[in-house]
Amino acid sequence: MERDPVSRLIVISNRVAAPQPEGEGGAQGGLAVALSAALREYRGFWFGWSGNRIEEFTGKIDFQRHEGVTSATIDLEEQDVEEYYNGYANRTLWPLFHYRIDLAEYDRSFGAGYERVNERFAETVYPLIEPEDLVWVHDYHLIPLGRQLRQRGVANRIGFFLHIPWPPARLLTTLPDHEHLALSLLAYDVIGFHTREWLESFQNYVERELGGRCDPDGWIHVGDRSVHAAAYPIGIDYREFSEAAASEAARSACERLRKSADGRRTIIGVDRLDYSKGLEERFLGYRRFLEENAERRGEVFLLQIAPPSRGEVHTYETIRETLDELSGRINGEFAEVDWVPIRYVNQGYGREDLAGFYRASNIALITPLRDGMNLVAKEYVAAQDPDDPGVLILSRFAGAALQLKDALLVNPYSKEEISDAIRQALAMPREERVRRWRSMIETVRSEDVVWWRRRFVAALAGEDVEAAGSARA
Ligand code: GDG
Repeated sequence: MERDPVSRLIVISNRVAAPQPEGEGGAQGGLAVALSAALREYRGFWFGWSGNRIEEFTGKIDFQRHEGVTSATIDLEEQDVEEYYNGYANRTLWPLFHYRIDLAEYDRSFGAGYERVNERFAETVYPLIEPEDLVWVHDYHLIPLGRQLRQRGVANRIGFFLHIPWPPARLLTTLPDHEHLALSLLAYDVIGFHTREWLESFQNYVERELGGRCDPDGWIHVGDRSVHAAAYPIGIDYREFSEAAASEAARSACERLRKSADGRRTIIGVDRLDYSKGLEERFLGYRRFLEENAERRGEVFLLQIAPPSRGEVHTYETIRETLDELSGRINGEFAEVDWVPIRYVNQGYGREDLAGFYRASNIALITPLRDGMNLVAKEYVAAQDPDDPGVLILSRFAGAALQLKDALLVNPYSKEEISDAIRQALAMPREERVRRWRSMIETVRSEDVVWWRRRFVAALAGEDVEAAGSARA
């Protein structure tokens, strides 16, 4: 049910969605795609870093309006970007929250830069906040922002949504000053996670490490603070994506891929080039399939689209080198004069092209080692032909697995499970494909990005969340 919002919504995240040049893809993340849709329905604005670096921080805000969304951005200093973004956010929290303590770097200067940039965000945005505004802060870059705003006297309702997993307490305690970080969350009124699993990890941490109490109704109490925490699984912008999938550009992308497949079956993967996405393990699982099913070689190929991401962080250079080497090795080992087993593509595509590629593919192989949700899985389902849909192979460790139970769920660490799932998908009769797809599309359609935003904003506004729809994840 649509109604005019009485409050403005202020969305704050590290970056705001950049207008994408016509026909160009780029690795616009799931967060950006989802929030543009949410903001179009509210007055208010989206605040974040412009992506620019300047010599000395000025706090100057650049306002722009694009496709119904007002953005307000600030520039940061080189040292800010190094310590806050490349440092604490992407070298400390991202690996740790994806269970990779082996890759997490703990460096005091990162922590200091993280606090400093959060202060800069707070200092510049707080004069723009009016008394009735709802403030919605996003993701691991900005955990301390709520506390920073409260310190400046902001008494508004402030919510926080985490787009990545919340790690188990035993892992989180490897972070120096973890209590300080977690206690910052208590400055918010509402905290959202994608799934019950991440929520439970948070509740468990609060009880074990902060001596707090978690009530079954979602209230968390620590000292004299009480905050509401719940699971709000994000969905795709189903309407926008269906339109993209029905476009002429999508049709011709679909045709282009089908033509080049030349009767072979296509397995597709689409991921930012990130170690959390399980690409190395995926290639090895596919290699195992080729090894164990010699008679099927030549009948299939894997199209892996992986636009580079976070290139200034060393671990991302390493994963890129690993994948260059591994895809080359597998291709060298198995290719024939007229067949290459892996098409490994490092460029990004437009959303319409992507929709066409999904539709042309018989299987999607989406096997992150850990993922807050994973929107690609939902996009693949949304792009299928209802009469002849493809098969989704999905990691059980993606948040999306809790909603898409009719995918073939695999353990992404197991080469054998990936290989078996590919074989099962290739042999799956049409009726079974249709049955599984129908159940998945129902969820993808009804639990879309609008549903997600309404549930979160209802909670933030102090309304009845359940009236806005209940969650399965
Ligand atoms: C984070 C969390 C959570 C990818 N390649 C191209 C392209 N993409 C788009 C996909 C999809 C988005 O990027 C990726 O979203 P994911 O959800 O799969 O993953 P993250 O970027 O890691 O997002 C994740 C999400 O936030 C939302 O909360 O689901 O768990 O990690 O929309 O289509 N888009 C275009 N060209 C590409 O080549 N146009």
